[in-house]
Amino acid sequence: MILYAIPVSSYSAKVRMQLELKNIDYDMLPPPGGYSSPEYMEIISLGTLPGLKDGDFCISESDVITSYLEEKYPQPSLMPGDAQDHARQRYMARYHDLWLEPHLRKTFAQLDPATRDEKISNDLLDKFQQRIDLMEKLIEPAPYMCGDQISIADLAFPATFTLAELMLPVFSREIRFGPRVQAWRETIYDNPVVKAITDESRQATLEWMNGGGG
Ligand SMILES: N[C@@H](CCC(=O)N[C@@H](CS)C(=O)NCC(=O)O)C(=O)O
Repeated sequence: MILYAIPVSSYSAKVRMQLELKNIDYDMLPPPGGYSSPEYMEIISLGTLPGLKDGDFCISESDVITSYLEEKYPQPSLMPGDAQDHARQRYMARYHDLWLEPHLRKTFAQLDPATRDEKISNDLLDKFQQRIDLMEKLIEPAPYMCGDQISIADLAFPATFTLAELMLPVFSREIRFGPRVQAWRETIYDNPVVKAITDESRQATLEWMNGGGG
């Protein structure tokens, strides 16, 4: 199985954590020719990372890859519990992908102070912070995001929060976490797989930012 991914890609970090927590054998390769290159789009039509190639089967969208891997390799499960537990886990995974992370991603174009639009960047970062604040109502860490076992809900946020911690000072801002999110962060970074991949992502992000963030 091949995962097309690079350490700086936060959506890839989520799938890498899942593969490693489930002890699935995989090779991680950068996309041939880079993001959206014709070579890579021959394999992964959208040209985004992560992309999964399992034999002849190729698929992208981290959420879809996550579901595919849970179905194909149910044990150890990262979707423990019953139908309502699964819905809560999927809800938090989608919350990250659709409602939280995109505000941060849109600020990539605003990193350079010379070309920055202050209103656009402030609006995006305000919304990003509001979504973090809302998590205080959405989660009740026990101690993981959706219960006493790690699940797919836990995997997307660590790399995004790390990215935010590195990026926000560029905008003279700091990310703020309420007590529930902070308690969850302390639990999740204790997991050695999550910690190793998040640390690698932090290092790659620093290098990316030092190179101008392009
Ligand atoms: N919804 C997608 C988002 C993936 C995404 O934005 N990946 C970034 C890297 S972290 C990417 O491929 N960017 C290049 C592009 O959008 O062309 C997913 O969940 O996989």
